[in-house]
Amino acid sequence: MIGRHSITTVSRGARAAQYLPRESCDGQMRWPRPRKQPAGKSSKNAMATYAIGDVQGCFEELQALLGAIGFDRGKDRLWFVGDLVNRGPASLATLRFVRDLGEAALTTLGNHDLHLLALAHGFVKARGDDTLGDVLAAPDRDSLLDWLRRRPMLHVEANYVLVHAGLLPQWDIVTAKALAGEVEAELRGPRHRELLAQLYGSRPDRWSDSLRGIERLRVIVNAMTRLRFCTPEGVMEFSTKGETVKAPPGYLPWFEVSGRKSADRTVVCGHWSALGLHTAPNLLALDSGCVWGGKLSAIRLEDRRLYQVPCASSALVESSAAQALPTPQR
Ligand SMILES: [Mn+2]
Repeated sequence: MIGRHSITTVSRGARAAQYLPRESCDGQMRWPRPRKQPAGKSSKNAMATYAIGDVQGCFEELQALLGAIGFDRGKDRLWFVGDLVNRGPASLATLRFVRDLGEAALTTLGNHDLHLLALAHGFVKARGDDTLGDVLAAPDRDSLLDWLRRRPMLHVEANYVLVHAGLLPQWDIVTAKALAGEVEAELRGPRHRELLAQLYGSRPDRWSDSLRGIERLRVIVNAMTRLRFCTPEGVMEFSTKGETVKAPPGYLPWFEVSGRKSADRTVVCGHWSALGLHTAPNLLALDSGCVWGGKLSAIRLEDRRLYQVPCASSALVESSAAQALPTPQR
């Protein structure tokens, strides 16, 4: 499935789009007929929702992408998959911009967003390749961080589920929504510091209904913000970051697990830049590696029109390992 769609590369600000296959009732993919008008005109009168991949502080590229799609904040909505910040050059501008969009934007929490919160509270040391200094030194830092920790872990709307990384195979959408709600309640409540202090780590590596306390919350957070590979039984693996062909023995991409209970909805996610733009009738994986010099991608959900802008390689250190939450400092 990788590389199934040829990608149009465009100069910044130019309109660039192609259509992706849409799901249909019979499970067959259909290629919609391109509209005659340019996207900016065809979307002028109808509200549209654009799902956008991992921005990671690439504010200029985000602005170029919004220009390319003809975004109208009075009418359109943006769904961000999370990881608004870190590695890129302008996390502060990105955070302020998305927050100030108000109800025109929705973002789920990613591992880098949680890393910023843990870092701001002093629960973890900055990594050498973190680029969060501008946020931490900002005069409006506290209000930005309060806003950030109140973002959802997961958003369900119509047939779509927005989540940063993935879902475990045994979670149907109702279950996943409830579990996300458990984490959101802690992050928004008076115990958010305790959660952030104990969040790091990759154990337990699997879900059980009997999990309680921090172990339960950590599994939910790790699945929703860090998951790439798991076993058919849902045992998570966090040390492999590469393409799907690099799956360790016994593991597979979470979305390829047979019988996955969330397969009846279209999951919109990011986090996996080595996977790149990857779409299926029930999956829109949108991390096309902007911060690594790839592209920033958006898909208009109404017709699955794809928009992309090229990105400057702005990350200080190009390391695929940089995408994971580090293990606890011991
Ligand atoms: Mn991520």
